[in-house]
Amino acid sequence: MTISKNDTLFERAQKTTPGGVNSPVRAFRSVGGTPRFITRAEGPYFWDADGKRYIDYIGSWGPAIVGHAHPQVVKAVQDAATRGLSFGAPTEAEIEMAEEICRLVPSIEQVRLVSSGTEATMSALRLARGATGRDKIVKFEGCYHGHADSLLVKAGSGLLTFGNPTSAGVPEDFVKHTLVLDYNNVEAIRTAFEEYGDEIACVIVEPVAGNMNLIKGTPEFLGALRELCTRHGAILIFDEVMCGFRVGLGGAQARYGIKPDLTALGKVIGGGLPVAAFGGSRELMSKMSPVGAVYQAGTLSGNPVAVAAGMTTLKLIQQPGFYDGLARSARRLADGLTAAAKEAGVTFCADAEGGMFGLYFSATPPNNYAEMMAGDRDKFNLFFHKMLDEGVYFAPAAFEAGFVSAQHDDAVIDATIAAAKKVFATL
Ligand code: HOZ
Repeated sequence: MTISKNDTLFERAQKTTPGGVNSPVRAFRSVGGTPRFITRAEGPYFWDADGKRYIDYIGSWGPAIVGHAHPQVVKAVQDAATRGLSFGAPTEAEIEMAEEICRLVPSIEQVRLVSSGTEATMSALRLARGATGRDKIVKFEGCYHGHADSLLVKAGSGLLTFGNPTSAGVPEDFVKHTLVLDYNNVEAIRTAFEEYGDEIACVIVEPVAGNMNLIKGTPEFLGALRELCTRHGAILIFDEVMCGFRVGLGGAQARYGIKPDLTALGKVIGGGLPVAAFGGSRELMSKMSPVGAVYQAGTLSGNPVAVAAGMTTLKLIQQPGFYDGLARSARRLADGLTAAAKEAGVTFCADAEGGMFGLYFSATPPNNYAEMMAGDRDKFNLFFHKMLDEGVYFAPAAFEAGFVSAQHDDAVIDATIAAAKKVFATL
């Protein structure tokens, strides 16, 4: 029997890196088995250490929206790299990127570039607290906003009890100001504002959630958040790290027609390199250092090579018909998989929003964290591994959204559906 290089690498990796990975979900703990070590990627595909090709549906967890190693993005990175890798001083390219983001995202007049989604949400939160002079924040069960201390929280024992840390190392004191409510529950958020209205600094939400599989915020829910924040002087933060420039140009806020006070961006705006951002009105952003009193900084913020990848990606996604094509592919995939499962008598459905999709081993798409958790995870895990054998790489956990790129054409989607037909028949 030949030994898989993935196995060898995984064994080796675990000696020097916790769990063998630099980000937990990559370790396949949720689905079991050996993570695939990737050697290269191109278009809609990537290849593992054994040379096996996969249709990739994580796209680096969102950034690879124009497909892997797009020639124009690669060229921009190469050109930028020859001019220097990092300066720690401002560049004109950063101004161009800020101008582009402000032009494309309806609620953003000023933006600060950072290097990761975690930094973006963490800084937005600090700004909200600094601007309001309040401490309490509201988040929703199942929404993930990066790993800042006050956001690693699960719901307390009652509706209005403050949260409990979800990670060791997070002091109770850090999360005692974080209230965790049910996603898509208008009643709960109304009650929270009735009780704590003048103490709440901000509400942070993924308007299209991508970290509890794909769950869409309902217009009623998002509208209520906007209305309550305005009424009580709280800041509404849309975490669009995942859904920004993914569900459509201008993100979920453009799609739903709701203007948050602050927006966190990441993933697509870096085109595969580390760029993230947070932004909002000029008035609010002027509270940031060096103009205002809210401190935030970063050696690699606005890095010239990363900005080159991001800017080129932002140009490519503005080509006519780009988002129609993306949404069509995601919808074709979701509908094709749902039909294949139905034919095989498997309880399954799928949904899509722009270039994001969700796979659910339940009769209907979930509306919140509890409904998502009620899906058949064992079946998902079986499906995941069998699809992997067929050369299709979905996210290695039932709690993650999937992503298509502009390179996932009909032939790629149809090949995926054909593989799924075979797999569903065995479940
Ligand atoms: N934050 C991602 C899951 N929602 C995982 C990122 C990664 O492993 O690259």
